Amino acid sequence: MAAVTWIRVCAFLVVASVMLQMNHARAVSVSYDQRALKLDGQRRMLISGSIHYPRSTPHMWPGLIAKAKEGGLDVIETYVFWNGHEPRRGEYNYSGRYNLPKFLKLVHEAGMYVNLRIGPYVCAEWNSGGFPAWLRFIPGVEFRTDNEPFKLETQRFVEHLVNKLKKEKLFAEQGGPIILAQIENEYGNIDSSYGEAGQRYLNWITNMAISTNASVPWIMCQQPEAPDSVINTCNGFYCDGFRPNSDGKPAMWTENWTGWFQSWGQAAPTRPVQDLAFSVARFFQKGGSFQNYYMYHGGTNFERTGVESVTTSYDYNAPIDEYGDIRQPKWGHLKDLHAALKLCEPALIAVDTVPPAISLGPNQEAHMYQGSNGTCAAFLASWDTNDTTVVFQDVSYDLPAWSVSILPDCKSVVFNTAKVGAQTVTMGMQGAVPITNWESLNEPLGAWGNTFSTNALVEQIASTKDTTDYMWYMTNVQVNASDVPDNGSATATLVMSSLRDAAHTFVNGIYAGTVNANGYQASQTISLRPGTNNIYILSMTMGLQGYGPFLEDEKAGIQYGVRIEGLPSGTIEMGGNTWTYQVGLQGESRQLHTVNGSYSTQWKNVSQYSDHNSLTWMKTKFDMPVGNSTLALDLSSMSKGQVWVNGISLGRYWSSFNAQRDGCEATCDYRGSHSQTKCLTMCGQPSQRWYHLPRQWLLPKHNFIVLFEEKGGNPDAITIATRMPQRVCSHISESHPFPLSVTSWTRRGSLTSEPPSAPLALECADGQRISSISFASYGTPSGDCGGFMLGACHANTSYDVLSKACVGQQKCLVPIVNSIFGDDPCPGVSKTLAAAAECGT
Ligand SMILES: *[C@@H]1O[C@H](CO)[C@@H](O)[C@H](O)[C@H]1NC(C)=O
Ligand SMILES: *[C@@H]1O[C@H](CO)[C@@H](O)[C@H](O)[C@H]1NC(C)=O
Ligand SMILES: *[C@@H]1O[C@H](CO)[C@@H](O)[C@H](O)[C@H]1NC(C)=O
Ligand SMILES: *[C@@H]1O[C@H](CO)[C@@H](O)[C@H](O)[C@H]1NC(C)=O
Ligand SMILES: *[C@@H]1O[C@H](CO)[C@@H](O)[C@H](O)[C@H]1NC(C)=O
Ligand SMILES: *[C@@H]1O[C@H](CO)[C@@H](O)[C@H](O)[C@H]1NC(C)=O
Ligand SMILES: *[C@@H]1O[C@H](CO)[C@@H](O)[C@H](O)[C@H]1NC(C)=O
Ligand SMILES: *[C@@H]1O[C@H](CO)[C@@H](O)[C@H](O)[C@H]1NC(C)=O
Ligand SMILES: *[C@@H]1O[C@H](CO)[C@@H](O)[C@H](O)[C@H]1NC(C)=O
Ligand SMILES: *[C@@H]1O[C@H](CO)[C@@H](O)[C@H](O)[C@H]1NC(C)=O
Ligand SMILES: CC(=O)N[C@H]1CO[C@H](CO)[C@@H](O)[C@@H]1O
Repeated sequence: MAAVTWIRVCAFLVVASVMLQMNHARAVSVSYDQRALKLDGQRRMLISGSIHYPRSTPHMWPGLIAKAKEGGLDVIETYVFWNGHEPRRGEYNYSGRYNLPKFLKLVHEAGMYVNLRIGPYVCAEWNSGGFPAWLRFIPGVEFRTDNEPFKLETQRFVEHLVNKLKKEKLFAEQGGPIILAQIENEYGNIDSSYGEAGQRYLNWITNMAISTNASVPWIMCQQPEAPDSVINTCNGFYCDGFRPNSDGKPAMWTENWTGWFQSWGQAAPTRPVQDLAFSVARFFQKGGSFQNYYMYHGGTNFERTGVESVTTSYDYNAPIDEYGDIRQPKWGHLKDLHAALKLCEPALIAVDTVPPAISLGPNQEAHMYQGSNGTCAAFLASWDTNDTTVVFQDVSYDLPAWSVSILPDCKSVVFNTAKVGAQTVTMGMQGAVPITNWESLNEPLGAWGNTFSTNALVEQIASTKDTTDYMWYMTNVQVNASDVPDNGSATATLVMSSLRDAAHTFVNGIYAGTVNANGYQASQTISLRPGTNNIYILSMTMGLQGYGPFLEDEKAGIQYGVRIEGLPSGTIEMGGNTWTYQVGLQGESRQLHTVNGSYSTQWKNVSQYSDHNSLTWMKTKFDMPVGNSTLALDLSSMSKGQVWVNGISLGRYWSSFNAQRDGCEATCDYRGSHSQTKCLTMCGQPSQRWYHLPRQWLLPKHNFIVLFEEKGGNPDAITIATRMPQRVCSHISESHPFPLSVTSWTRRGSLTSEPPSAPLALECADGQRISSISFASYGTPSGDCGGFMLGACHANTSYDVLSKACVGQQKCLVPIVNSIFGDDPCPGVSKTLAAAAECGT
């Protein structure tokens, strides 16, 4: 199939008249051929980034979108979150963080396009993969297969959504920003579980999507079996080997992982920008035409929106950090990459087929895109782990290890993926403001309201309907006096043969401990007395599953048996006991997280509570720190629970759960294939200590904060930190290509044949000044921002030159030329300039 045009010319003309008043309301026709997407008939190389609207606040959206635009993106990609939009069947929510039309309009106003990944199954590390809780209780429903009840609900939602967005004129044909839409998501990973029915479902959902008349091309990611009427796209750390399943479709990459998500108890994954840039450059080099960063801004799993066991932070090590601040050098280096790719775009779109690779060595190759009209762009790649020199078109080029050089005129290198010109910024958590005067209230252990009893263990989600994380499992057990030593208590093990996701155990009203498991066995040491012992287990889901087949059958809580092991007389099986269940917490039913709800009962000053290891509600008020910088709540003095501010949930916290001690490397080598276990950081530290506190949710004074703390801690040590750049560093070689880099104020407009080398640039935030230079060396310094070291060659004027140029300034530029440093410190040696500066106010 050749080019498919999705818009008729007349539709274009009708909307074109409106365009005279509103530039961005111009209709854009979207089609594609084997090389690329075409906008108004013109092939485009498009760079896209994922920003999930409910993972930030509407107040943050314009800033995030502006940073994406400035970072060189053309397209914003987002999933649609069905369970956010339809929390109760037939009751839709498009307000607050779920105001999708508003988000899309902001993208449009920025002059950018949208890839709308409707799903409605989206995975996304989002609760239940986006399926509403009520969907699993529809009789006979089976998700993501040829099942009538499921298809009915899916079609109803997809049509409702498309119609709503059509009414708001948000599709490209209508002058809106949406140029692509996605149906289903990564179905290729699970379709084998559904056999024939899976293939029928795939055809059905494709036809259903197309028949909504959204008039944009539809894509399916990770689905090699995608029908011909949709474009199959690639997700992964690398996609340069990817080709779509038919000749008429362009190579598109919908998920290029900028980092990875984090789970409670795990170290923080990072992906070095040199490797990320390498993967993107390789993709375009080998014929890619559309690539998306997953995530460009990861954000926060506010409320209870995260998938099973992921942290509340969904930072993803993305170019824009969780708080909405740019992450340097990732953001800046990719911006430079995008500028270089844009210079290549005329040549890339001028060819109909991808040129063959030109070998430059055993691990080196070039691709040369030559249009018939004289345009030419080349990519030189090396996947060697050592630096090499190659000859291309009779010219010699240094090619650093694991890198791609971009030559938009087939001659001059304007960018190399391994040479980072952008500065590194270390964000400081400064000005910690303590939150004090806490009052507390104990959550009752066990029953507080309507309970039910059975002689069996019950699955948790069927009872909670996911309206709460919590459910009490209560029973009692008789212990024979002969099992108890003279001192009065017997130590034994309470074994839950399956548990999801975590549980606090109480025996005779005393906290015994906390366990967690992903559906497997969990064991807790307990102490028993002779006679009757009350066993109370507070079982918790920490988000529902979001990945895999048969999600409607998901089970949580304790279902496969509970027993006590380790008593002299043997094991006591308790699965068949009489169990009493209490859904949720009393504090939840009283809405203690709201000001009004908190009036429903008497609280006590925290100083009167030294009572750790009990379930405690805590509340107080605090004033917002002045300024505009982003805010983080430091919960390192607390253990586990949930936190609300002014009645809005900031999410779950589990700051007492440390990451594994091992697996973090001292330095992260960007060379070689990346995986989600490479370049881990924060081993042995809390997997999440800081929690995003959006300013938009705060008042200047008397903000109402509530914690439900499950294990104890010291609330008086909770603080609010103001996030500001603390240290900025840069390390640039005298041969650094083309000063696209760092910030727009050094940006050059056009390509010249012999670009001078880039200056070193350091920049603190608006309102800050460079207070001192902590390292400076022109010569052969090594190391990075964490610790630079002098090399054999060093100009002793380096510190003075940098101090003079930078201290007291918000930003400074230092050219990398000998004369500035007095003299050439080591003639004939290739030199670099490295500097670290402290930012202050
Ligand atoms: C819609 O979602 C937002 C964000 O969770 C929430 O604040 C608001 O109350 C919801 N509105 C309705 C009508 O459910
Ligand atoms: C799509 O357009 C066709 C043809 O105009 C029409 O028959 C069909 O009802 C439309 N479908 C929807 C969901 O609007
Ligand atoms: C060559 O063709 C490309 C793609 O059609 C176009 O963008 C570019 O401007 C043309 N360049 C010249 C020098 O004509
Ligand atoms: C790469 O460089 C290292 C260190 O300089 C050297 O030991 C190794 O042999 C080189 N590898 C290759 C394949 O040249
Ligand atoms: C308690 O243990 C004693 C001694 O082993 C035994 O004789 C008795 O039957 C046990 N009682 C119960 C209720 O299991
Ligand atoms: C009772 O004695 C056992 C065995 O000596 C010991 O392990 C346990 O800690 C003691 N319990 C108490 C409550 O003293
Ligand atoms: C809180 O209670 C007051 C007095 O009863 C009432 O006027 C107000 O609407 C309530 N606020 C909320 C958010 O429910
Ligand atoms: C709690 O502390 C505040 C301030 O120290 C004091 O005014 C108040 O009376 C105390 N409340 C109780 C219930 O002790
Ligand atoms: C905060 O931002 C506003 C608007 O951008 C600006 O007018 C104000 O000066 C800033 N305040 C501080 C303390 O930086
Ligand atoms: C730097 O080195 C030169 C040559 O060795 C010497 O003359 C000069 O005094 C040194 N300057 C400083 C500031 O140390
Ligand atoms: C979930 C998923 O799509 N995983 C794939 C990501 O990409 C890597 C490398 O391309 C594949 O190995 C995974 O299967």
